[in-house]
Amino acid sequence: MHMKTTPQTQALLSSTIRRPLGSLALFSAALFSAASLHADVLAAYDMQTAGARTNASSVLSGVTATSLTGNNLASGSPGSATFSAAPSDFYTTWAFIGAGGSTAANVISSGDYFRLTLTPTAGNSITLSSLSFDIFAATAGPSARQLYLFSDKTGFAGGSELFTGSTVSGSPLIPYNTAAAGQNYSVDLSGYGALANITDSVTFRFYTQTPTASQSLALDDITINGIVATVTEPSAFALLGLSGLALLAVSRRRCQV
Ligand SMILES: [Ca+2]
Ligand SMILES: [Ca+2]
Repeated sequence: MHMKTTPQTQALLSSTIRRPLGSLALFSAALFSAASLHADVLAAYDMQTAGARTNASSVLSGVTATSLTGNNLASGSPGSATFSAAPSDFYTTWAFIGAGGSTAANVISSGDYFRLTLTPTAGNSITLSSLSFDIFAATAGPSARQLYLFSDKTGFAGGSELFTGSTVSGSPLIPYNTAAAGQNYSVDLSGYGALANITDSVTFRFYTQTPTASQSLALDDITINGIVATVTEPSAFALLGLSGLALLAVSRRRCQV
């Protein structure tokens, strides 16, 4: 049967057209919220492999991760520490030059840190949700040792630290060599816009301050959590536009039969 093109059928046509597009928008919104609900381990450093303890022990598909490398470290660093609990849990120790005051600005000018860089592979982006690690002060105190976490995306400057820990005061407190294992911390990164939808790379620096040279901190199980997403290219938008037009054409044809 044929439908006459009256104002009523025009209204019917446009509502028929709007409905699939509205559903598509809802579907996309559902996809995005599903993706943001779960996070994967993008990269982890478990320090368990002799001779290569500073290499990433796992890296998610769609991401590359560098080894951990130091800057301005005391000679012989990085080293290794072993906890005797079976199975042995290996840590990497970082011995720092130290001195120069204990504020974030002080440690940045001292330049004592180790770093890691995550890079999404071509066509992907990464959004970070958290970074966790175990930390341990290998030599009995008391001596003030601080750890500060920074990223290049959020800036290397006093006030931009993502985490601050100390062996002597404040919270959180880094434990001395009295426990069977290190203290685990998880740093929430989900509130930083600069750590979302990264298409180039992100570098984390673990700065430390120690009162004298060669005092160390041991770290283990550095784990970066987040999601990998496919970057939507302009050509994909164009394709979506074309399929939308095709959908329109089909809707029109069906209505006219
Ligand atoms: Ca370990
Ligand atoms: Ca561990």
